[in-house]
Amino acid sequence: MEVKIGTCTVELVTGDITRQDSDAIVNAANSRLGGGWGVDGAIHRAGGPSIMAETRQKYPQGCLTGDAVITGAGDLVAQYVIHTVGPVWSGGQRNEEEKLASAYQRSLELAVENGCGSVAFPSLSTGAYRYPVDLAAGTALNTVLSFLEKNHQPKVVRFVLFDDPTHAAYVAALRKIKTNC
Ligand code: AR6
Repeated sequence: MEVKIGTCTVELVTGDITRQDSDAIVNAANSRLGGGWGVDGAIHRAGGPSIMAETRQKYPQGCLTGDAVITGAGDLVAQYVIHTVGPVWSGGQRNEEEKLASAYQRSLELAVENGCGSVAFPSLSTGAYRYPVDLAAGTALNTVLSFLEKNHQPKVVRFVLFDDPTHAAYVAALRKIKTNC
């Protein structure tokens, strides 16, 4: 599924983010930027050790929840990896929605600052961090759509969703947003 926002396109696909040819792919990192499982593990495995070496050198202090940093992409097809830290879900009482929106927003800002015409996101926080996917999908899409309405770039934002239930949740959230527009 895809929607146009002015001259920009938002795409929802199923797949593996490490295989995307976007200018930047986004990593669902932790605040230590220390690597892990899920998307994080897959990106460091496929991209090779230069990504972690650059991360350690440039960002030894790590990255706060809701913020993002950028490195090269090693052996990946993409040019850049944007490492962002989504919130751990703890019932919705700890500003999780605001932090999740901020993770998308900061990633998009870095993509634009670095001249990326296309960026691919995974579904941040909905794996190990247990954010309910229906809620996360709405926040992710609302944040991306309002960013594109204001900034008119990046030209392509692709959500690369790993499994069918996650893809279905994003399709449902996008349909709901379009109906309410
Ligand atoms: N491509 C696209 N999506 C994927 C891939 C992939 N290769 N692999 C998994 N997913 P998660 P989080 C999906 O756990 O919840 C790490 O250990 C997955 O099915 O990667 O933000 C970090 O170091 C799910 O839908 O990220 C952190 O400690 C979504 O990506 C922590 O996990 C996010 O799952 C971050 O947890």
